[in-house]
Amino acid sequence: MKRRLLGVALSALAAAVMGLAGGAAQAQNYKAEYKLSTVLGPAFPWGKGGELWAELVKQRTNGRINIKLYPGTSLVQGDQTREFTAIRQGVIDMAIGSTINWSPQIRELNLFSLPFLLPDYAAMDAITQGPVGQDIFALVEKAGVVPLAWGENGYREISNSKRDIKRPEDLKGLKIRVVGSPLFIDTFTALGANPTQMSWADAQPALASGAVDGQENPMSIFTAAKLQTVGQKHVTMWGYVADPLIFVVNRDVWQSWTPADREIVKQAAIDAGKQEIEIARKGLAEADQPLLKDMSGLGVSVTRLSAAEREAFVAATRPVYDKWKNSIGAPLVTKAEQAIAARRK
Ligand code: X2X
Repeated sequence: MKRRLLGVALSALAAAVMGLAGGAAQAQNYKAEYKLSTVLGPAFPWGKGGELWAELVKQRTNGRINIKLYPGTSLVQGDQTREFTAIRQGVIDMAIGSTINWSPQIRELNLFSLPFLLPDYAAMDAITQGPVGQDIFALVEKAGVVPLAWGENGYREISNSKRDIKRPEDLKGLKIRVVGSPLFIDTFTALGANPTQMSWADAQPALASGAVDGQENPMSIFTAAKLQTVGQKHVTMWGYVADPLIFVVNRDVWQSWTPADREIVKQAAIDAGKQEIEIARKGLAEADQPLLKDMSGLGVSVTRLSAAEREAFVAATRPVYDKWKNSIGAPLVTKAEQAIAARRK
């Protein structure tokens, strides 16, 4: 009996020693550079978040983990809806990605793109920081990628080169660039617009040439990309959709790191995500929204909707919401609706 116990103890010790040796061997096998994919570079909150993450990891691992930022989704030739597959396959080591761009692979990520689901920042936080956010992370994990933290792209406002948009009728016939899943095509079709799907890389020349009339993106992107210089003179603050960002790592890369380094990378993602969200909301979360004043100063006509005006857009897109609620999964959407209703304002 005693001998058997000793045997068990010895083999446990042996396993522990091998584990340690394995850890050391792995540490030597770290890549010289880990490729971090984002759509936007450091001139935007999104790319800034990537820079912060890389910097924090470098400091806290004493350079053991060296992350290089690849903005413009350049590792997939700018085709942002292929980014998630490339992370899963290991073409990309790490990414900070929008739920919109990964929704073709993970149907449930369409949740955030349900028209008018998220009335305000508190609603967004109630989802990402609560049990629904945990459900979403479990789905990302199941899809083969390790999720670590939330960031934010932001509330997506509609802009165009033709006219102020106050009513759904004002969208009629406008050619609007969208990206992501067919949910966006459905939403803009329901509003009488003419949506067309293209990457962000293709969107800017298409706006400049007038091939498309309008687009929808957060104001932080509008100003940093100077969309007023490609004819976008009319903006309506309708806040119909907000896309969070998710910090992730390829599973094999994750497993190649020691547990201590994994913890560092995760905590750095959480810290960078928090800062990134603050940057993304700057000028918009304050009551007087100074960013909008800046935009008016650039000759952009900024339309704010009254509650009744906004309601007309909600009503026009309600059938799309109902259809996609089922396709996303009614229980998950209901859970989100409840979390939003119970949010602290
Ligand atoms: O392409 C866009 O509109 C952008 C930059 O916001 C996303 O990647 C979702």
